[in-house]
Amino acid sequence: MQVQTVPTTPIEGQKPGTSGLRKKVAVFQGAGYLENFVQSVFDALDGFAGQTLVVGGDGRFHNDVAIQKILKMAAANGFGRVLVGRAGLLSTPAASCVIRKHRAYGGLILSASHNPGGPDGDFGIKYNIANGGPAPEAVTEAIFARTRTISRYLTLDVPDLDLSRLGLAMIGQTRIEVIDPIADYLELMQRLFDFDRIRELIGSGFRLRFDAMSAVTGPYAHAIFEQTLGAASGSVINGTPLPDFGGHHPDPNPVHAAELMAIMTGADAPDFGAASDGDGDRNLIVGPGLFVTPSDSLAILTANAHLAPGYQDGVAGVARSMPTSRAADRVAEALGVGLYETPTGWKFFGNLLDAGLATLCGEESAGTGSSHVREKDGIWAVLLWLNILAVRRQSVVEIVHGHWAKYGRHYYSRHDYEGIELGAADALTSHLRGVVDTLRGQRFGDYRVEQADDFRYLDPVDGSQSARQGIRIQFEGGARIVMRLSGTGTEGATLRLYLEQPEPDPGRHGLDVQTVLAPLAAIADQIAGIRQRTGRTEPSVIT
Ligand code: VG1
Ligand code: CO
Repeated sequence: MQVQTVPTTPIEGQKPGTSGLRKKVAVFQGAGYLENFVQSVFDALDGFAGQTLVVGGDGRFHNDVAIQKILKMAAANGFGRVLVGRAGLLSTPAASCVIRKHRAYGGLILSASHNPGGPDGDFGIKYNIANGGPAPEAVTEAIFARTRTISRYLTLDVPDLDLSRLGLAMIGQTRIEVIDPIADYLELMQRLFDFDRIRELIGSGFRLRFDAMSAVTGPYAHAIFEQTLGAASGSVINGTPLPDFGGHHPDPNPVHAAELMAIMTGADAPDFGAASDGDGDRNLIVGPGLFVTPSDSLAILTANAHLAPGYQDGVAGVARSMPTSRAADRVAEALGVGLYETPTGWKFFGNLLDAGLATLCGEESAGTGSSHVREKDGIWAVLLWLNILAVRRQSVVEIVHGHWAKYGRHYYSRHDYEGIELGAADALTSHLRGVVDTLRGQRFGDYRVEQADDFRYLDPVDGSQSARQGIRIQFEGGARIVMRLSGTGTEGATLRLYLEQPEPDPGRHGLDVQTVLAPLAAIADQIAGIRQRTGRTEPSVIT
C-alpha cells in the first residue's frame, strides 16, 4: 500500500498556547484543514513509529468523518496500533484513562467540549501526551509552529472502516482496535469508589438525576448509575449522544442545564442532581434547591475524599486554577497539605499530579479531577460525591452548610461578557495591564486593594513560566476580583469577570449571592471600564 503525500498549505487560526484547535465545523470541513493540523501534530512529535495512538471524540457533528481521516493518517505516519472507541466515542477522561492504561504514545481527542455542535456549531481536536493529559505548552508551541510551515500530509487511500462493532482491522501495517469506550473507565472507577456502599444508598430510596445533555456521558451514565449502581431507569436524562446535542449548549451550569435545575428546584426534587458537558470532563452538582458552586465542590471533595477507598490515605495536596475561589485553600490549611494556584486550563495540573504534589484539582468552570487520570472528569466527581453521601448519610444541603459553618463561605460568581468586539477586548486588557501596578493601597468604598498583578505562574516542577494569565485584584479581608479573556471561544472575545467574597460568619451564610457580590462587580467596572469599553450594560451569562 502506497503512502500518499498530499500537498497542503499552512492554516491560520490556531491560538498559540492553546492545547488544540477549536473552530466552526465549516472551517474543519475545508479542504485539508483537519489533515493539516493532524499532520502538524505528528510532525511535532518523534519516536512514535510502531507505538499506540488513542483516538475518540464526543460524537458531535463531523466526529465520524474526522476519525476516518485520522485513522488513515496515523497508519500512513507509521503508528503501530490505534485504539479507537466504538462509534468513534470516548469521553475526554476515558481517553485519558485508555492512554495511560494501554501505555499509548498519545491520543487525539475530538471535541469542542461545552461549545454547541451541529453543522453550524463548533468542532475541535486536541493532542494528549503519554501521561494522558493535554500537551504542555512546549508541545503545543511546536505544533503551532508546524501549522505555519507545513506543505504536505501523509495518508493512505483505503475505504472507511466500520467502527460500529468491537474488533480488529488493519490499515496498511497498522492494527486498528475498536474498543469498548466504557470498560476501562468503569474498571478504574470501581477501584476508586465503594460501589457496594453507593448501591446500598440508592437501594435505600435515595434518588438521583443525571443530565448527560445529549452528549458523550450518556452511555457511561446509563452503564454506571443505572446498570451498575441500580438507579431507577430514567435517572439519566438526555442520555443519547446527538451530533447537535439536541440544539443545546452542552455546558453544565445552572443557565444551560435549565432542565435539570427545574427538576432540582421543583416540588418532588430528587436527593441529588448532576450534569456533564459535551466531552464529559465537567460536572455540575446540585442538591434539592441548592446549586453547589464548582469552587465549593472542590473544597468539599477535598475535605471528604478520604471517605472513598481510592483516597483513604488522604490527599497529598490540592491545586486550583487562579480564578477558582479560595474555599479549597481553607481546607488545605486545615489538612496541612500544599495548595497550588495555577493558570486556567487543565494542562497546568499535569506536572503537579505527575510529581505527586497534588491529588485533587479543580477549576471554577465546573472541572474537578484527581491523579486517577490527567483530565478533569465529570462522572468521577459525581461518583466521589455519591461515595461521600453514602458514607455520611447526610443530605447535600447538610454537607454544604456544614462545610460553610466549619470553613466559612466563599460567595462566588462568574460574569461572562461573550462575543465582544476583539478591538474592545484588547483595549480593555491593555488598559488593565497599564493600571494594575497602581492599584495597591487604593480605596474603593469599603474595600482597600491589598495586592494586584497580572498573574504569572512558575511551575514548581519544571521551572517553566507562564506570564499574563489574568488580572487579579485582592482586597483586605480576602475579597477578590479576577479578569481575563477566554481562550476557548470561537466568536469575538469573551471577558470573564470572577468575583469572590469570603464570609466567616455563619449568621451571614444565607444571603443572595449576586447581592453580596454587587459592590465588587461595580468596582471591577470602575477599574476596567467594562460597560464603557464593551458597550454592554450587563453580562451575557452569570454563573
Ligand atoms: C474555559 C474554562 C477553563 C477550562 C477551559 C476548557 O476556558 O474557563 O477553566 O479549562 O474552558 O474546558 P476559557 O479560556 O474559555 O476561560 V473544556 O470543558 O473546554 O475542556
Ligand atoms: Co469539556
